[in-house]
Amino acid sequence: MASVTGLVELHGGRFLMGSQDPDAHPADGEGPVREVAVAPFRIAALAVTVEQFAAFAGATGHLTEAERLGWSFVFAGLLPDDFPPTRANATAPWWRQVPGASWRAPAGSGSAAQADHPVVHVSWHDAQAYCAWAGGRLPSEREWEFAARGGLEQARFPWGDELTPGGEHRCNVWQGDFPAHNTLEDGYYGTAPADAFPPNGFGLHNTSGNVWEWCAGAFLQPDLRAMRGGSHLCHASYCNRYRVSARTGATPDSSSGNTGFRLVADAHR
Ligand SMILES: [Ca+2]
Repeated sequence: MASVTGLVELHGGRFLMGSQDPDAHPADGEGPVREVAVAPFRIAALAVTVEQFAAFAGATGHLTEAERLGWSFVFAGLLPDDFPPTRANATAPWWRQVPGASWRAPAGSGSAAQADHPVVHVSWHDAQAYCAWAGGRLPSEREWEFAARGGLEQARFPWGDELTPGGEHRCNVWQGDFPAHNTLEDGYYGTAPADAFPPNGFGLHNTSGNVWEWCAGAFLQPDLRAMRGGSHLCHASYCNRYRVSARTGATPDSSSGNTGFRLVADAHR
C-alpha cells in the first residue's frame, strides 16, 4: 500500500448543501438546500492523474474494466475523421464505443495518455481499487461538495457565481455549439492537466469541469453511483452540471473519456 500524501486537511463543519438555483435540476436531487455537517477529512488537491494511476497499475497489475472489456466510450470529436464506424450511444450519439480505449489510450488504440492529466476510462470499481491501494477512499457527496465549495456559501461555482469573472476562464468546459464546434476559449478541447486553472479557497483544482469525479454513494437508485463536477464536455446549452451542487450518475462498471476521480482519506487522529 502506498502512503497517502499530498492531501489537503479540511476541518469540516456545517454548510449549506444543494441548490435551488433556477439552473439547478430538481430531478437530479440537487435540492432542497439543507444544512449538513461534515466531519474532518483529507482530500487531494488534484484528481488522480495518469501518472498516479500508472503507479497503481504497475504495482498491482490491476486491469481496468475497460481493459478487460476491450472498449470504452470516447467522445466522437476526439477520433480522426477516417475512424472506422463504431456503435454510437443511441441517446447521446457523440459517445462512441471505441475498441482499445482505456486509461492508457484515451482515444483508442494508438493514442497515448498524458501523465499530468486526470486518469479517465476508469469505472467506479477501478476507482475503489485505486483508493484502497492508496490508503484512502472515494469521497461522500457531502464531503465532495463541502470541499468543492472552498468555503464559499451557496456560490454556483467553486470561485463564485459567475462562470467567467472578468472574462477569465476558471475551468475546462465547452464553448461554442455542442457537440459540433468548440471555440476553445478556455484553451482545451479534451482534458486539461489536473492542476490547470487557479485552485479554489481550499486549494483544490478543477472540481468543476475537466472530468466528472466518482463519489462513493448511489445516485437516485441503488445500481447507479454518483459523480460530481461536470467535465470538458459540459456546456450551458446542453449540460450545465459543472455547477458545484450538480450531480449525475452511472453504473459502477461503466467508464468513459470524461470521468475520473479524486482521493480522500479520513482525518489524522
Ligand atoms: Ca474546454
